[in-house]
Parts: sequence; C-alpha cells; structure tokens
Amino acid sequence: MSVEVLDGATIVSFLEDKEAFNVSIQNRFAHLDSDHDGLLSYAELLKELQSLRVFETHFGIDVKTDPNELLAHVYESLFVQFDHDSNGTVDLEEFKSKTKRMMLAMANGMGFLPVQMVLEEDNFLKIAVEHESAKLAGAA
Ligand SMILES: [Ca+2]
Ligand SMILES: [Ca+2]
Repeated sequence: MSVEVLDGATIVSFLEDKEAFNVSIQNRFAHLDSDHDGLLSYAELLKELQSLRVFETHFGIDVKTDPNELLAHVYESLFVQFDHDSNGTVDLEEFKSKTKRMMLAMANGMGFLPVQMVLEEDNFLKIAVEHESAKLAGAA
C-alpha cells in the first residue's frame, strides 16, 4: 500500500490511453479469474470489490456501524451492476465497461482538486497514477 495524490485528470488520461487501460484490465481480469474459465463469479469478483476501498466512502456508508452486513449488500448490488446481461457471471467486456464507468464517475466526483488516497498495489487508481508519472517522465 502507498499514499498517492491523484485528481480527475489523472484518471481520465489513463482511461483515454486505450492500450494501457485494456492491458491492465486484462491482467486484472486474469488475476481474479482463479479457475481460468474466462468468467468472473461473484466470489472471484468479490476480491476486486473488497480492494476498492473507495466504495466505502463512495456509498456514504459508515463502516463502523455494521461493516460486514452492510458491505455484503454493497458488494452484491455492485456485482449486479457489473453483470450487465444478468447471467450470473461477469465476462471481460462487462468487467471493462463497468470499471471504466466507475473510474469516470470517480474522476467526475474528484474534479480538479487533487485527492490523497491510500492505494493498494494493482488497484486501478494506483495504475492510473503510475501511468501519469510514466507519461510525465516521457515528456520531460
Ligand atoms: Ca472464473
Ligand atoms: Ca454477464
């Protein structure tokens, strides 16, 4: 884990770099798909949802009250949002389009004010930050 400062523009620029974004989505998907059937079950996707701590604040939930029960509801409703065709599993396209929409929503919420966040390795926001610094380094 590390503390990173990011703003909406960092996320948008990562999303606009389709190649970088697609590669990180594919890597993340393959990592989560522990039985390698090309689909994410609820249990497999749960690992990803749990790593997205930002949801705890995103949904305005006071995690101190009853974290497990409340978060289980949040995760279930999120899974339904990922599973666009409601067939009980999330495929790569569903994973990609929902992740993209979530990150865009996050970027819009942040606007131009940089936000400090604690990010785990492999988190998409962390990858976005690294993408931005690599780009800046390349431009210098
Ligand atoms: Ca699977
Ligand atoms: Ca599906």
